[in-house]
Parts: sequence; structure tokens; C-alpha cells
Amino acid sequence: MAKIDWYDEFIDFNYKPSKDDLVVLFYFEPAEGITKNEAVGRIASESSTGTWTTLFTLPPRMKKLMAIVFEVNGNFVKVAYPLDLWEPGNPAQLLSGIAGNIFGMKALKNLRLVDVSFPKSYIKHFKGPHHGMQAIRKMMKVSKRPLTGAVPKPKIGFSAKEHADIGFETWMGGFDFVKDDENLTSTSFNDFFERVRLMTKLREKAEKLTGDKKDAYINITAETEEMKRRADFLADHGWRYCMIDVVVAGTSSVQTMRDYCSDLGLAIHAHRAMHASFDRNPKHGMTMQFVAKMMRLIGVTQIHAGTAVGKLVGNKEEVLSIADTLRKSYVKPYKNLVLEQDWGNIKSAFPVSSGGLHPGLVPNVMDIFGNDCVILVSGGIHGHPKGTRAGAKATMQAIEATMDGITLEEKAKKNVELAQALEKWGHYRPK
Ligand code: CAP
Ligand code: MG
Repeated sequence: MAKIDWYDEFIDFNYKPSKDDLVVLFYFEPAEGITKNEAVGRIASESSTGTWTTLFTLPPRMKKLMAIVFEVNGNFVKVAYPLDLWEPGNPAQLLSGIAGNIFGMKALKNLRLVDVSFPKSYIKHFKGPHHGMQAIRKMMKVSKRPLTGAVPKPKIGFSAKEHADIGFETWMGGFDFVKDDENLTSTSFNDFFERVRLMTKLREKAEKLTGDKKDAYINITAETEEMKRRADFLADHGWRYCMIDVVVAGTSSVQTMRDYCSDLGLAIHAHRAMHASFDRNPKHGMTMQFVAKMMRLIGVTQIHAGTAVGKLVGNKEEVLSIADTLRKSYVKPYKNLVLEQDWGNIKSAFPVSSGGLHPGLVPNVMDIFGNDCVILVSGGIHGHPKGTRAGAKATMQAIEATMDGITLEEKAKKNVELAQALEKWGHYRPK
């Protein structure tokens, strides 16, 4: 009988990836009645050149474009993809291959894209972040401590004026940044342009009063041409940052905005809303670490990484792997979680720790992230018994205490705002 399929031709356990191959690590579970080899052959095939059956015409040179399964370890598989498969500098095309049809194959019960090791020859077509962590520290005149920010809460509903007033209190309490929430863009009750105008005045006032640099992550997420218009408006009003919901906006649009913002000198705060729809199930979808890697490659300044102790899912190991991916110039392979990555000339990006934080959790967050991170404490300042400004102060005191190596309880003896925060929340971990 004639051979029906050729999935087995995508497997070669003797193959050694070349320095130009792009290597992907997947977790997989075959569907019932499918062997492991049948499953992994299908992953490599459908994500590169294959189809479900043998073909009448297959020019021999096309063999060179086939992905190759070269290692299976339990339920983990490594696949090598020849560089020529991938259009230079086109992350959407890459995702259509390695994160495309394969997720829907009947032969697989579960499939998770864990990590990708990009060869230098692929990376060189990307610019990465415009600033890097050091340049941001210089820009904000914050040399050592974590950068700090807060979202006015409730997350949407304030008028532009109310929003700006809360922002002012946040800055006056010592925070560097005020942040829009992911679902606030330009609404009937809080117009983007109005918000920017009002916040600009209060930023200038706060900078004058405190002598510090103050900025905001104002959400420009919209259709790409509209995002450009909003970015222009921010730059015209002296802002140094903008914010984009990068997952919902999509890689191509983030790419366009990376270059556009770079010309304006604007840093990009990347919110990851919607990530949990495909990274939460540990057996299926893709990891946040890979999303963070793509976003660093494209060139955001910072992206949310989780907290491990706050209100949202994500354990310490996961949070750390995201932080390493964003900050290091060389990442060592680690278990079945992280592949080797040499970032070459691509600059670093800050991990952002956010979601259910308050002063009592600051030492835990800094224990995990160290100082090179952005800490967002929102509910945890606006819920302070004495209000937003006191809440921000309490958080700054918690950061100081942690950097000085003393306990929060010790610091609270002479810092009433921290004492009040501890009285309300202690070291509570939100559920
Ligand atoms: C935090 C936040 C952020 C989440 C996103 C919120 O507010 O603004 O969007 O942290 O999660 O709306 O919940 P709180 P992540 O500080 O009041 O919790 O950073 O994990 O993507
Ligand atoms: Mg939010």
C-alpha cells in the first residue's frame, strides 16, 4: 500500500542543530492512540513545511526547509527550524509557524510552547528596546531602588480630572509613575487627550514640588494609526513614556509603535492583558516567558512579569524566568523551562511586578526581583487608611527598609504611614 503520510521524515535523533537554527522547546501530550513519535513528527511538520499526506511533487531542495525533531525527553520535545523558513524581522510570521495550526491538531491532547532559542542571525533583524534599563534609570534619576508606580482605582470610571488628581497624590507620595489601567484608553467620560492635558499640568507641579522626575504610563492602545497620533500628543506634552496593551494589540502593531516611539524618544510600558488566556494552563498554550522574550526582541521598555505573592497566578520560578529573559544579556538553559539565549546587542527591559501588592509584600517582591524592576502598587496605596499619598509613602518606606536590610516592623516605629499600612494588611497575600 502507498505511504499516506510522511511525518516520520521530520524526526532525526542524530541531528545536531546548526548555529543558525531556531530551536523550540515544546511540552506535548499525544492524543489517545497516537504514539510519541507520531505526535512530535506532526508538530515539526505542521509548523514548517508539511501537510497531512505525502505529495506528488516535492522538490528535493525543499527538504532543507523541513523542521527536525532532534530530542524527546519525557513529554518535552526540541525542534530545530532552519533560518530560511523565517522572514527576517517578522514576528507575526514566526508565530504563525511555531505557534499556529499545531495547537489545534487532533493528534495532540495538549501542546505548550515553552521557549525559543533565537540564533544571532535571527536576532540581528530586530532592534530591541530603545533605552535599556540603565538609560531609563538615568532618565528618571533613580539610580538603585526599584521604580514605582500606581494605577488609580477603581480601574475605570474616573473623569480625566479625578484621574489626574489621584495621579498627583500618587506622585506626591513619592512614586515615579502613574499608570492607566489596561481597559482605560479614551472613553466618553475620560478622554485620552483631556487626561493628558490635565496630567501634564500636575506632572509639572509635582516635579517642581518634589524636585524629582515624574512620568506616567498613559494607555495609547487603539488602531495603529491612532496610536501614533496619541504617541505624538504625549511627546508634544513632554512625556517620556506611553503604554500599550501589547498582547491584544499584536506583535506587528507593537513593532510599528516601537520604531515610532523610538523616534519620539518615548519608552513603552507593555501591559500583558489577555496573556492568561493562553499561558495559564501549564499543559497548553505558551509561556509568558516566551511572550516576554518576543516583546524584548521587538523592543518594549518593560513588561508585566507577575509577583508570585500577589493576586494573580504565577509562581516564583516562572516569575524569575521572565525576569531573567528580560534583564540578562546571556540566559543559561534551565531544566525544561528555559533554553539558552545570547541577546547580543539587544538592550535589557525591566520586569514589572504588579497585581495585589501592598507595602507588606514589598520585601517578598524585592527578594525575588532584586532592585532592577518596576513595582506597581495600586489597590495597596489607594486602600491605605489615610489615602493615596500616605499609601505611596508607606510603599516607599517599605522599599527603603528592604534596601537597608531592616524589617518593616522596625521601620514602622518611626514611619507612621508604614505602621498604618501594616496595621491594615500586615503581610497578607491576596487570593
Ligand atoms: C494591578 C492591575 C494590573 C495587574 C495586571 C490590575 O492593580 O492594574 O492590571 O497587576 O496583572 O488591574 O489588577 P492592583 P499582571 O495593584 O490593585 O492589584 O501584572 O500580572 O499582568
Ligand atoms: Mg490593571
